[in-house]
Amino acid sequence: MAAATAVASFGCRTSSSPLTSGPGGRQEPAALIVISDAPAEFMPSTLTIRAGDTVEWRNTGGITHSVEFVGEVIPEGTASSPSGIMAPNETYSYTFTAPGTYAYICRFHVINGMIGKIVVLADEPASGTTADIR
Ligand SMILES: [Cu+2]
Repeated sequence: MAAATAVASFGCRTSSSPLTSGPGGRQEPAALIVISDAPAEFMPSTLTIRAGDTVEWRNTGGITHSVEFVGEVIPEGTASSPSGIMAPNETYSYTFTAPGTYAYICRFHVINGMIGKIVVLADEPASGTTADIR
């Protein structure tokens, strides 16, 4: 009778594959921000992600909104982008590559307080420090 269970556990090698490895194709947004009309707001209004994450805004309302970055530091490529204007049911996604805090507004409802913030943390290596111990 041969032992069917072969328990071969030499050390504990944690193979943590990075999240950012995808064979092309559509990238799953790391976070979704819902845009609504009543009240006109971004939900959540403050979002914390990691560098390399993609955020998707989705206009679930019945009127046009916008996502426009303001402030001292504007994410690369968004400054002169008209894609911030979003008709109902439209989505807009952006991949944040540089850490920082980014403020954005809806140009139509900023007077109503329609303001959002994205906090992008540095993409730290999540793997453990234990290499091979003999
Ligand atoms: Cu709006």
